[in-house]
Amino acid sequence: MHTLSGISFPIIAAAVLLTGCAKSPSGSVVDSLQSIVAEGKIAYAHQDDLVYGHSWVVEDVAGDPLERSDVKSVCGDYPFMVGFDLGGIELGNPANLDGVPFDLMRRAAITHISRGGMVTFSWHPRNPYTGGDAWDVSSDKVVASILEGGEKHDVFMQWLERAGDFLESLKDDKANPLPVLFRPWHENVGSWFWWGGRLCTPEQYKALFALTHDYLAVVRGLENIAWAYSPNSGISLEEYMERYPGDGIVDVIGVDHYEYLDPNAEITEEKRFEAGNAYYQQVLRQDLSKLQQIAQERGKVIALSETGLEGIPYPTWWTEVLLPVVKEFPVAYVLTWRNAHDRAGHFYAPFPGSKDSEDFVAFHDDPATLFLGSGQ
Ligand code: BMA
Repeated sequence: MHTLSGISFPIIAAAVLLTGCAKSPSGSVVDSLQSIVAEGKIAYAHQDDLVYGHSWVVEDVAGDPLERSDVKSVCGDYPFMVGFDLGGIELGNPANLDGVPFDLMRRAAITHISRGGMVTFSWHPRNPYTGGDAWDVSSDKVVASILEGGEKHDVFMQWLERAGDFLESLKDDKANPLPVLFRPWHENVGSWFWWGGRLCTPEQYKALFALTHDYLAVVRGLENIAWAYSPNSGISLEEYMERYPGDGIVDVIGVDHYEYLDPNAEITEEKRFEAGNAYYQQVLRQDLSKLQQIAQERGKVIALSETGLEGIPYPTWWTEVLLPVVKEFPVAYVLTWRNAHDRAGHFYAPFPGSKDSEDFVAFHDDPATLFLGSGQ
């Protein structure tokens, strides 16, 4: 069995045994991920799964039962984990950068955890120095400006406070804080975000991560949060570790790795897929073996924290391209990016009628993958 209903008892029992009473709640995220790996499973995760899909969006923020999911429509189960993005929370906006109201995001996260699933948050905050978005890399002074003593430090601390307010509001019906995984400052070796490799020194990057962790975990006391570090793919072990925030901060050793197809119209579709798939698998194998080595030495858990092939034009991508590689490693979860309702062709999971649907059902049915039973 691959669904939570099939393996929930051993996972929960193991988590309870490992967690005991004394550990902080963030331990429950880490312990659950470790239990998933110990069970020989890989949890499937999907960004924004419950709040919109390929051709729909939740509109009733307060009342929608949050039972719709492109993934569930195809395979019968929810993803085990759902990802959300906090971009926009820093400005006090009512909705995130992709139009997801934060009140809906909060309810979806709480609902998913109460069903037995896990939730992870990324954050694409605006550029606090230029006023641009997270992708504004026009200045290499941004990170320096928000660290202690910098001219934007106070502004940034207010941004952190707003993110902290949201994370702190994730509580169950008895007001207990809910355990979640936070994955800020990702893809940080490449230079497409203002916290990227050419935009700050390793020391500045680590100081940014430490400041974020110190504020949320220590000042705000949000012990319910586990932390993921997830650089972009295709980098060396040295590059990965050069900006590693430290064992005292990081719980999950992750990587973001996507497949891109050569747009060259001269080559046949067959060749395009062959080359794209092979390169994706080759780099993924290299990445995951690095992650495994780092995690083994440090007692951490590994994850493919973002992945996918936009539009999934290769119908057997799930079982032929992704699954064989991730199965070779102790990967706790694999997250595919959002099924945008607002950008044509920008989707990374199946939906009813998509050409990868049948293969996704086989991926779901594989004994190695873990989903969250929909109870239907
Ligand atoms: C990117 C795209 C954008 C989106 C951003 C944050 O990869 O999906 O459309 O705004 O992530 O979710």
